[in-house]
Amino acid sequence: MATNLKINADRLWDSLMEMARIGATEKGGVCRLALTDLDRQARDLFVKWCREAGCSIRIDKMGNVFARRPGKDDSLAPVMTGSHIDSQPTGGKFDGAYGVLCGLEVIRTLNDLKYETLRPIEAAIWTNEEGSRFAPAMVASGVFAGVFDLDYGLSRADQEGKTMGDELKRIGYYGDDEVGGRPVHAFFEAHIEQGPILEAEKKTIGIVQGAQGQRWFEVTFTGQEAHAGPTPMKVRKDALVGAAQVIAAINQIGHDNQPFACATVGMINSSPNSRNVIPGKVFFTIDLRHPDDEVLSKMAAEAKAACDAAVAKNRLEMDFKEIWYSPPVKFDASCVAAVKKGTEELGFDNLDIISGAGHDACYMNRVAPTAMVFIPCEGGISHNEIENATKEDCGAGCDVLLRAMVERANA
Ligand code: HGY
Ligand code: MN
Ligand code: MN
Ligand code: MN
Repeated sequence: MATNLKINADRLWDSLMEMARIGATEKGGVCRLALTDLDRQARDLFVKWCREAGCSIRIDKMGNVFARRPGKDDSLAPVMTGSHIDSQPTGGKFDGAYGVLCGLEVIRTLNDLKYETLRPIEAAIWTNEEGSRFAPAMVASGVFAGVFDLDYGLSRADQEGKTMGDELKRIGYYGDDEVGGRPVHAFFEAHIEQGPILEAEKKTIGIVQGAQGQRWFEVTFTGQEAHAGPTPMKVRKDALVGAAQVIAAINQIGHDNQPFACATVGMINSSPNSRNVIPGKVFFTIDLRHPDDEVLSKMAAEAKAACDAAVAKNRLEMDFKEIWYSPPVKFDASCVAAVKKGTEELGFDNLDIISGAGHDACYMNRVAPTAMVFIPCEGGISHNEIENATKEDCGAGCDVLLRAMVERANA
């Protein structure tokens, strides 16, 4: 491996900070929801930078963007890297954007070195990885990997009923290319860990072995709106009390299935949300995760049982929907080995790790040998505006990515 393969950490950091200005929030994070004008601005900036780096650009019908650097033999399947540019409403400047801009930095570095890989290299933006504005998460890489069909992807709607298809057309990123169905030789994604392990263990690089499975549910409890004053406690059908009992139960399911289990109620809407009216209708979400598929199924059954118990206890009606199931993932051994080899060549402290978060790499793993590179984030905090990483760690992760990609792009 050419020993002078070193990225420009200052340039990567400057690109990250410039990208972070798009949707910047007061607390130093970003709010760049999928397919908003801010997402478009971020995409436009990435496309501009990639064109300046000599890449050709292709956009598919899910708005996935692929910047391509030709290889000696351009007929060969590319080695691809990428992540997402959409964020959580109170997101951080590294989640997703780091992996997207590492792809650009790999291309810029190869240009600087006039280094020609055998295979083409592609840097990608995957649409709507977060699953915040449009559920589920990772839907566009899911269509690329054949997990969802195109109509399902385009018909995902936000809380105002706007669909991904409409919004892609509105921002000008409803591309011509079919989604997926083309060979990818290997896929790598660089990402912050979004948890506390690497920082606590003082390791620079996470050699990601796989990712835990996820199950997402949407639940609506319907009781009876009534006056908070004259309505006796024993006759109430209080949907919010029912939801409160489930929220506590979901948290307990997380604690009862340790190690690893995660269980979260992240969204809740109570109506009519008036201080002197007994809540008649409550919508809430459940996010369950575990690296063992059987335990994840057991947790899902326990969550359903908790909902049934709350319905019975409070004389409610229920609509209970599982909206997403993403099974646990084990990444490709040869790609994981390439990440490990690059890490060791560069002498970085490292740790084998399972991703607690979902990533587009989880779906790409179905259609190409795939692996990920993690770097620490401050305090293990992510999906929070204070999310932070260091320039050194960002550079280290990108150097590992570069080596892993070059190794596979010359094979
Ligand atoms: O929820 C997740 O794991 C990812 O951030 N979409
Ligand atoms: Mn992410
Ligand atoms: Mn995220
Ligand atoms: Mn993610």
